[in-house]
Amino acid sequence: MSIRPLVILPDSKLRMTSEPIKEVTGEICRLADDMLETMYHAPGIGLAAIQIGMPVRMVTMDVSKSEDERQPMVLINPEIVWASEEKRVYEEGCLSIPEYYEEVERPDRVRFRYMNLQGETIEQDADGLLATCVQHEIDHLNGVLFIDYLSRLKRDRLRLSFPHHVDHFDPAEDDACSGKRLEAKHGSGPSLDGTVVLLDAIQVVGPE
Ligand code: K1U
Ligand code: ZN
Repeated sequence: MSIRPLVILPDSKLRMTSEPIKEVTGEICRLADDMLETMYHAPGIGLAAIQIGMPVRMVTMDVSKSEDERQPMVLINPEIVWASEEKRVYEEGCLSIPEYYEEVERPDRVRFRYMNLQGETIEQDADGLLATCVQHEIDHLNGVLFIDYLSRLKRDRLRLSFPHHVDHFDPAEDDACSGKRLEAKHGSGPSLDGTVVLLDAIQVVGPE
């Protein structure tokens, strides 16, 4: 088992759509072990494989309250099969967006289906933190980040705290930390200088 380095915003890998896993191999089991170790070390309550640079549909989670009673979960090819109409707001964080927390509204309860490391298909109901976490992690598999649910204003503010994101900022293409646009930016020639970017962004930022 080893702790792997985390992929951090604005790395465009975070915007990739991860590939389904066809078979539980030894390599997949070792990746699951590394993900659990990396998640506990971070520390975090969830981790998607892409957060350690592996674009496969695998997630680890542990929302147990006590470190002495760990309840590790490994989800292969997880999907939401039902979501409640009722929503709940939870303050979310992301290991790929360090030291940034914001409230996000999501379905209060979900049913999700996944394959475990034994190759069995499991269907499970979740509410509370588990429901929030599994939705956050499945979003990662589809290149979606919790900041995508925030207002333009909040994403503009976040951009200001990621200087090397700002270096590549192109107001014509930018949609507040969207990795898809980031890839376009990397290929679109010289970027604007940081001063112009900061002034642009400050014009947008004002009292909420
Ligand atoms: O996927 C990730 O980036 C992990 C993320 C999961 C998550 C947190 C909150 C709401 C939804 C999903 C984290 O684990 S951030 C760290 C965190 O929340 C935490 C860390 C230590 C103890 C308790 C929570
Ligand atoms: Zn995350």
